[in-house]
Amino acid sequence: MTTAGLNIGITGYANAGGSGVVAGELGRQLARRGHTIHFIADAPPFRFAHFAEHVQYHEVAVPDCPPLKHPPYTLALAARMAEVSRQFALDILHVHYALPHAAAGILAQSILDRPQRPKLVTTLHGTDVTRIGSAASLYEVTSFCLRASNAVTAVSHSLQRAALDRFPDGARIEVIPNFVDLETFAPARSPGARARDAGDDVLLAHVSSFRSVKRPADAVRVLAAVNATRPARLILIGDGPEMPAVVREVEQLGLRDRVQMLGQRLDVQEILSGCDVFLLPSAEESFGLAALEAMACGVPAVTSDVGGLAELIENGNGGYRVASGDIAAMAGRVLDIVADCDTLELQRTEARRRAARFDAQLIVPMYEDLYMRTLT
Ligand code: GMT
Repeated sequence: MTTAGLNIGITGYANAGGSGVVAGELGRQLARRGHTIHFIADAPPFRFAHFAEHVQYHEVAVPDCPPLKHPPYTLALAARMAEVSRQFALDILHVHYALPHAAAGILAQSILDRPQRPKLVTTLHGTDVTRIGSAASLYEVTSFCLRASNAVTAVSHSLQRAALDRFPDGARIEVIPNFVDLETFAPARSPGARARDAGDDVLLAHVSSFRSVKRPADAVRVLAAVNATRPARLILIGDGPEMPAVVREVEQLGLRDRVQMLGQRLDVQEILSGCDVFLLPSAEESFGLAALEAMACGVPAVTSDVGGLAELIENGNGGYRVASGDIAAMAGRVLDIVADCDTLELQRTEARRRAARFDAQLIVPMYEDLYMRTLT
């Protein structure tokens, strides 16, 4: 068997969360490298607006059955995984975010006769093991999923440690870090990419799923602190449950004309390219893909010092990490980065250089290698 030409099923959350983005981008990269990709999910992956060769999408239809209190998504997914595996002779089923995807994969394997069974690779992304999977009601099933997968990966060493702490009898967990396509996420070619009206103001950006774990209101507080010293603006990309709290913070701090809320965007790289500093004030972050994408665009990142961010950001070289919730420290680091043109330019160059360590061309072959080891 050669590395090229595998039939790979990929399941993830199709929404804009980081694990869904990784699942979609991995599929795109693997298809470019000659594999055939079958996305099996309830919606096509986020950022897949255009046709891509060697990529198919198999929708999971969840029946609406009045006697059932909860829609049986996991079961419908398992059935679809089994069908697609049989029909397209899948070699690998690669699921992103352990629950419920790994459980569905294990059930799909059991449905199939042994020769038809694809190997199951489970990639852990963070809250799937640190929060949801560790909840008392789900612990047993998560633990089983880790043991029963043919291979398990984590997106950072920090997450690998967190998973092994919680699931010490879990399978061997390998680290394959997240990656970025350096051609798509690249510094702006023209200053036109800079947000209109920003002028010489310090332009900050925050991209997230606006869940409480992201502490997005802190980005607004950092804006206020920076703006007290130098005129500044903040661009917010994404949406989620914390958005009303963010809007309240903007109003209370009198920053309505300083904040632009853009919602979900497909052109995030173009917007990021025109910004000066990216903010990621999360309480927890297994990797921090949004910061990596910003850095690849040449935007230094100021983040909280949590989880896997230490593996991405080296203080002073294209970004800084500060204690989560320390608004003054975050604002101080922003002001350090934009202190003068030379410093900003140096930090921009360093950010791109650091991001290059996570080039898709370097990381995706690690998955191919894992697939081959799992198959032999
Ligand atoms: O936190 C999110 O925005 C979503 C979440 C997910 O699983 O969709 O993100 C996690 O996975 C990303 C991709 O691997 C990582 O970059 C994020 O750090 C991680 N989020 C957390 O750990 C809180």
